Amino acid sequence: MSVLVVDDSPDSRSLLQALLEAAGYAVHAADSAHAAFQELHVGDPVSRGGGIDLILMDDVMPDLNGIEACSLIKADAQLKDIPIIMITGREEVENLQLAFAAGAMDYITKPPNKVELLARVRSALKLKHEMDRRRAREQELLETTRQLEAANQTLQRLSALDGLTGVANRRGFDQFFEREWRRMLRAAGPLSLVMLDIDNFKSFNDTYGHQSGDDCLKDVALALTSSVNRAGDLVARYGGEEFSVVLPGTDAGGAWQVAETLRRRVELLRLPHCRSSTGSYITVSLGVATVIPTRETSPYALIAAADSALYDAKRAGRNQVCTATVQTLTSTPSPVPAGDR
Ligand code: GH3
Ligand code: MG
Ligand code: MG
Repeated sequence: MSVLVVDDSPDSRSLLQALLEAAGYAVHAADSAHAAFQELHVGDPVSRGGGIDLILMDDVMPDLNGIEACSLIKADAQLKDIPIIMITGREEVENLQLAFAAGAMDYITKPPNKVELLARVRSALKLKHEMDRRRAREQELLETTRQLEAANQTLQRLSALDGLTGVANRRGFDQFFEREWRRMLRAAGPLSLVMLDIDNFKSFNDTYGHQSGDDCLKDVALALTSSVNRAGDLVARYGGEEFSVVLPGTDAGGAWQVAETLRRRVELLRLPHCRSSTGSYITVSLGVATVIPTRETSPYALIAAADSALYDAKRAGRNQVCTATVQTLTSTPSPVPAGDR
C-alpha cells in the first residue's frame, strides 16, 4: 500500500515517513501541495493518481494550504476516491471543520502518536479497499448489464428473422407493418403492400423433394430482396411459401411496378418446375393493395385486400400481378391467421 505524506516541515515529514515505512508501507513524500500533485501524476491521464492509496496532508502549508489541496483532490473525478487524513497542530483544531467540509475523512494531531497513526492509516486503507471492491463489483455489474442488453438486442433481431431465408419473419412483418402504418397515418402518405405466393409449390415439393423446396424458397427470397431498392421497404416471409413486401410512401402505380419487377425477377431465376401450370419454371402470383391510412381504416383491411388481390391473380391463371379494388379497402375484416391462408 502506498501512502503520500504531504508536509512542509521536514521533521514532521521524515517522522511520519519513518513510522509508516517501519510498518511496511511504501511512502511517497511531498513538501508542498504542488509537489503532492506531481506525485499524484495529475498531468498524466493514464497514470493519474500515481498508485497512491492514502494521503496524509498537513493542513497549514505556504502557497496552497492542505485544506485547499484537499478540496482540489476531491473535486477531481479520478482522484476523489483517495482517502485523505489531515495532519493538524493541536492549536489548529478549529481548522478541522473546514478540512472535513473539504472532504478529509479523518485527522491526526502533531506530533503523531505511533499507535494512533497506524490505527487510523489502517482503517482508512481498509475503507478504501472496501470501496474499491464495491466499485469493481459495480463495474462488473454494469458490464454484465451491457452484455445482456447487447445479447437481448441480438435476440430481438433474430426473433424477427426467418431462419430459412434470412428475411423478416411474420413477427418482423407485424412489427414493421404496424409501425409504418402509424407513420403513414401521421404523414397522410400512401402505404402499399404486396402479397406474393409461389405457384404450384406443392407439386414442386412433391417432384423435387422438400430440400429443393427449401432451396427454392431461399432463391425466391433473395430475388425479392435484391429487387426492392428503397431502404424503407421490407421483404418478409409471411408464412409457408407466401411472402409480403411492405412499401411505405409508395402509391398504387409504384407498387404495381415493384410487384411486376418481383414477378419478372422470380421468373428470370429459371428454377425448373416441370409440373407447373404456368410453364417450365417457378413463378409467383402477386396481389397489390395501397391505402392512405386514416383512423377509419384498419391495417388488417390492407392485408386482406392484398391477399384477396393475390387470389384474383391465382384465379386468373397465376404468374401475374393483380391490384385490389378500392371497395375491398373500405371493409375492415378481422385478422386472419397466417396458417389459414
Ligand atoms: P398455388 O399455386 O395455388 O399457390 O398452389 P401451391 O401448390 O403453391 O399451394 P398450396 O398451398 O397447395 O401448397 C403450398 C406448399 O408449400 C405446401 C407446402 O408443403 C409448401 N411449403 C410451405 N412451407 C414450406 C417450406 O418451408 N419448405 C418447403 N419445402 N415447402 C413448404
Ligand atoms: Mg402457392
Ligand atoms: Mg400458399
